[in-house]
Amino acid sequence: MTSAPFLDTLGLMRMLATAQGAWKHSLLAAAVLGCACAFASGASPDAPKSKTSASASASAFKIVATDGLFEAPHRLSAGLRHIVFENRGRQMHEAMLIKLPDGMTPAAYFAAAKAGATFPEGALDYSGAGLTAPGERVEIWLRVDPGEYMVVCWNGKHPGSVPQHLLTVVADGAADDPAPREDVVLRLADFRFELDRPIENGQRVLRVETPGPSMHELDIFRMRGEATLADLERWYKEEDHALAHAKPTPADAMGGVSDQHDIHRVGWLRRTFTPGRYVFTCHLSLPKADKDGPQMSHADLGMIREVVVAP
Ligand SMILES: [Cu+2]
Repeated sequence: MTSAPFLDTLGLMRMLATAQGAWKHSLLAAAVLGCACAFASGASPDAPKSKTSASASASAFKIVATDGLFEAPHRLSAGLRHIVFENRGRQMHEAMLIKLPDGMTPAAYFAAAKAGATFPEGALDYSGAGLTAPGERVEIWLRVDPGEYMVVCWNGKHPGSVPQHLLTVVADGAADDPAPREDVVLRLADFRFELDRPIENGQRVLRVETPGPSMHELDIFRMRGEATLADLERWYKEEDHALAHAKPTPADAMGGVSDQHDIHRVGWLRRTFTPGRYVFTCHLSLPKADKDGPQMSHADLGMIREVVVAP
């Protein structure tokens, strides 16, 4: 069995690995852009194809997190897919899709990560739903290609305590799920969040673009009371989020959009924004200049932004 200390280390390595990828992207933009194209079945940004109907979620692929496992089907059609993620546990969870190369099991993936692989060879991040507090629900749209995947929660020790959910994506000719019509465009730039207009009260769709060259992720927190960005960052860094949070917390995780290797792909997020203060963060880690030095994240470079939703 894997020990808890290993899992802590693994989670850190994972965050670091993704950030190292981002770092390489920053240094080798042209090469990375070429690489991204190599596995993109459709390298151009996905264009919204139709307006979302009220019944669209009836056919969505549903992933439910409890504190012990993911509940979801094990088969999904290739193409643009509407995914509903619900957290019915008492702990914070996320649901990221990782495409495994032929013959690689989740155990082999984590063994490669433990052995120091920056990215276990051939495995690709395919985005997913970001950190989501107990009782919260978020909808996302992402594109999947045929192959074998696992759904992973990277929160704290969960890569070990929450079993990976295996998922086969099949090319069965199913039509793409219609992309929702966006209310706002959010660009995950290096290293800031750019919104093209304010987010208004109500159910809203964010079209999430990554102009590059770095990979990024989005987590949305709804701030409680007078909590500040510093309170959020302190809580995020210092608390053990693998456990149920003792209330009150400075903020509640409202879902997000995980990183993906193919940054050309657009994602969509839909959730209800009630009036209040929200904070958008990207907590992908930066490589340490000194192994004993502090762990920095993209948030430390400016990827943290307060977003107010007016009444
Ligand atoms: Cu980032």
